[in-house]
Amino acid sequence: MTSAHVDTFAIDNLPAPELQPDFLFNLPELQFGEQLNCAGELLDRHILEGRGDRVCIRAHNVSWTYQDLADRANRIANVLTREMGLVAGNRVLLHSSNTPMMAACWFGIVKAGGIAVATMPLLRAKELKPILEIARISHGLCEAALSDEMRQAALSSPGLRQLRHFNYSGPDSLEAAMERQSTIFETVNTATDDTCLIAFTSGTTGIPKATMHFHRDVMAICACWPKHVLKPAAADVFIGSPPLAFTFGLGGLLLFPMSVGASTVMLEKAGPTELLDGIKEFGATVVFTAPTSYRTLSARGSEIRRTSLRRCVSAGEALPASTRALWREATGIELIDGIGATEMLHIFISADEASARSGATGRVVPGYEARVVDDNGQTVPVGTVGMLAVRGPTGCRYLADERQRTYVRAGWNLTGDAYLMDADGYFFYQSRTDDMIISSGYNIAAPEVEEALMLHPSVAECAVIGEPDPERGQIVKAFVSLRPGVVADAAMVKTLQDFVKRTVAPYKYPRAVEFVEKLPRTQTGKLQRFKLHHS
Ligand code: 3UK
Repeated sequence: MTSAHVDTFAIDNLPAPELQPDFLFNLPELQFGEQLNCAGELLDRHILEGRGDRVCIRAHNVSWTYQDLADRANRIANVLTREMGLVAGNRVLLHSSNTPMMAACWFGIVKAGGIAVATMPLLRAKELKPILEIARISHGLCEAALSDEMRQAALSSPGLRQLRHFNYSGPDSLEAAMERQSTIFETVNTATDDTCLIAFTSGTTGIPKATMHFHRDVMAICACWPKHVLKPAAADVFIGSPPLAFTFGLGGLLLFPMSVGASTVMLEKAGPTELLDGIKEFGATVVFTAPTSYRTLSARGSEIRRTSLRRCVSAGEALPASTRALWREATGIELIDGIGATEMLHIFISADEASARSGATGRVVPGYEARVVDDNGQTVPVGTVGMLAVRGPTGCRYLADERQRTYVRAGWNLTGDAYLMDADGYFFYQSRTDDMIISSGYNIAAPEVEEALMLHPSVAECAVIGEPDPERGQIVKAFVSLRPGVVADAAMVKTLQDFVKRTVAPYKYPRAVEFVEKLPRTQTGKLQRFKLHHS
């Protein structure tokens, strides 16, 4: 294996071999050669094999074929290497909402042997700065609309040598530079284990962690979950809400459609309304979004039934059984739930429509192994709650971070989730290991109480935490956002408490209930329970 990296920062900052998880390649489709560039596989290959005129990227007033995308990615790779001084192994910040140009930039960077570091469009300068620093970013490509925060972050980051803006037409724009460059670029012949992307994750608590993924990892996720669970076809049209800066979005909205020669829709804004409009406008057949979005959209089931939508993927947060049922009743479509993680790159436990079970995330995805373990790493009996441990072709490699020792133990990735597995190998999410509530000695999983509350017609959204209590250790406290028109008073508190007592074991009922306008969420749609602890 020969690394193409001239800049060896990524290689130098990998976790020591003994701290890395085990990697398994136990499927025929997981046999990779020594040299591999995932952009060559996902983009160039379609052109070489005669599929260059298939539609690849759609957006309002945009329709790019695979050839169009390759031409643009090649021009960008030429701008990066010939005008901006990029050498293979350099880290390139990609700061943009989901637009066709962002996709072109991602492939331009990866073709040139660069390392793509995509960041959430809503990040402020304060949040961009540590990312520039941790990943030692040397080059930046930024959507013009986001330039204020980007420029401000750049001021205090001397390592950032070159910055270009796109999606505007000024003489100093990336587009103007692309005009000067050729559409021909020879994709850099990277090693299969050269890093091609660094994905940041804040988890739900704040301090960013950088995860490193190889060219091989990108191809591995395409060979596992999509091939065995989603089973997409070239005729599919993908759409969804997660940013490409979130690996859920990168896989679902760019890598997976391209791995089968399908097309994908880029939506800059993808709230429930824009998503439904997009599904109609582009004839989307596959949608990726989070549980809350399905909850909201279920109110428009009859409209959705008249679209071409046929597969709906939910990830990022636990899917409440009530939301699965709501969606099925409203649209006739069974949701495909899947748990993934930035550390694992994508989904490793899931179930297709035919094998979905209420309340379960699914079974382990082919290519991966999963088990439920105790504090000593021993497998617990079937039906017992413990910590989820996984391993497979992808896994956690934090960039120079002590937390590697927490996430990876004895070769297994510990995701921080409490799960139980039943006799059929179905995995049932309980809670994050850090938000299990212990009240008077009872273990109470916050999401279970949330599910019970959400069954009440007056509840729009809710979040449950354990609040310190001198007598009981902790008590169950619920933050509830009510549906419009419902009065938030003491009688409503009593109603909800009684309702939970009737729905689940009475000891789980929320002894404290606080009404709120809305719940704190991350940009990836995750509930920030830790913020509620201090409110
Ligand atoms: C939670 C889920 C229950 C779980 C992600 C799909 O979410 C993704 O990555 P993150 O690093 O967060 C990982 C954590 O999120 N989670 C995600 N999906 C589910 N919990 N059921 C689910 N279906 O706590 C996990 O440890 O932001 C999801 C693909 C790629 C991803 N990066």
